[in-house]
Amino acid sequence: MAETIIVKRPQTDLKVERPKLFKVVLVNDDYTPRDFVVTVLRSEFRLTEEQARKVMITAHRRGVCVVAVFTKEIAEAKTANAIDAARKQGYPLLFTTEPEE
Ligand code: TYC
Repeated sequence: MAETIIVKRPQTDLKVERPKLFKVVLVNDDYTPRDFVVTVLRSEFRLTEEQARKVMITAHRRGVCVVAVFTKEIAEAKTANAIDAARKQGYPLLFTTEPEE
């Protein structure tokens, strides 16, 4: 009688990948007040007053500034919340998310 031998392979090919990270980028505009930008950076992105002022002034001078890096879902949720807070006050403030290289 033929015998069936089952050989179990060790699962050496199972890999755990790092989650891809996404930058949240602050975009300058001519209408949103500086203090409001700082307030949103502090409340939504938990920056200190000093960090928030530096990020705001960098975007103001250069056009854009990276705020922070998160997993995709968190970056998108924070971006949406920050934009929502600005729209509620009638400001055109914009944040974008983009994958990190
Ligand atoms: N440029 C705006 C002003 O002079 C301030 C500002 C800074 C707006 C950064 C957006 O991402 C921004 N009132």
